[in-house]
Amino acid sequence: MAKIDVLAAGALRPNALETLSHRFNCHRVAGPEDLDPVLSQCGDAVRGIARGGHFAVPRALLERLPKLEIIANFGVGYDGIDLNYCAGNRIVVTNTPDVLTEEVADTALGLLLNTVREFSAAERYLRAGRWEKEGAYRLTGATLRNRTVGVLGLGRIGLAVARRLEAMRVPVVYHSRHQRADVAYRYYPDLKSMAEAVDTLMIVLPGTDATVNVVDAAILKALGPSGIVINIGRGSVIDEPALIEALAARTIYAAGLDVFADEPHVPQALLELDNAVLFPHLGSASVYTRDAMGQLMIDNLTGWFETRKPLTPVPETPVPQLG
Ligand code: 8YV
Repeated sequence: MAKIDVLAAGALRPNALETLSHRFNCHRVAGPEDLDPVLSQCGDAVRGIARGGHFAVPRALLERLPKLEIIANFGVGYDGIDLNYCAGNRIVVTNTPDVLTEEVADTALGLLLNTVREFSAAERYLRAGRWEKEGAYRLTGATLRNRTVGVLGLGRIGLAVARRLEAMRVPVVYHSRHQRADVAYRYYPDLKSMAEAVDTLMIVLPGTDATVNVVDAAILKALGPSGIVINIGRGSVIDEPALIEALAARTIYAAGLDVFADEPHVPQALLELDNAVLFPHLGSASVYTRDAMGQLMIDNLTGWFETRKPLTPVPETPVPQLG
């Protein structure tokens, strides 16, 4: 039987690309500049996309793929795919939940500790020879010991972060669209009220139309001068210029960011701030976890083409029923 035509778009691991090439008639589109030459050859035949590295999948691209049935996203977040178009054209989108939950939660805690206790700055101090010359690194102005963390978005990853904080004896409250029946953490139906009540905001929200800039100047002000913001979700959730302004004016204490509004570009103003810890979007970035994500992405494609049953479809694009 002829192999099914699939686009392998964006940053994907070599072993995932190898498996894709083995199972499918795989067309590599490393970057948007490859689209025209590849689509002029096979656009009419493509039935699936393995989508890595936040490769943009707007309507203009989807309209060039009349036979497309499935987009298997490499990542739990699937912003950048035109979901309305997909839902309206019976294109199934899948993502990679669960397999990255604990890794991203580990990173969130690392970023929080690093921001609160200044571990990156302290290591730079040692490496610059300053411990020997100038004495011990300064005592940190912040500690987790007197903080309350407000988790913004208590989904799978938010919950894994909350569990870790609980083990570290840090009080946790949360704000989500809905209250969860399965947790005892205090729920705030209103984000601003939560920001007023806590001093540490842990953002674990996906990037959707509804989450753009939900953490704005007013929320930052509500956190107050001891406020610490950690963002492990998406850059679009924070009003980045307002955050830079609050950090520079010290109207909040510090921020730890793994995600940015315009990745991989990080504004110079953020780079210059000594009260910001900046990670290059590495939440899930271990070989172990990225391999598990790659496998689930491929299993979704295979599940769809073999049995019309992808493993982890996203709620916005219902799987068309057989028959
Ligand atoms: C990766 C992520 O950056 O899963 C997500 O939503 O943001 C990260 O795990 C991404 O999936 C890599 O393409």
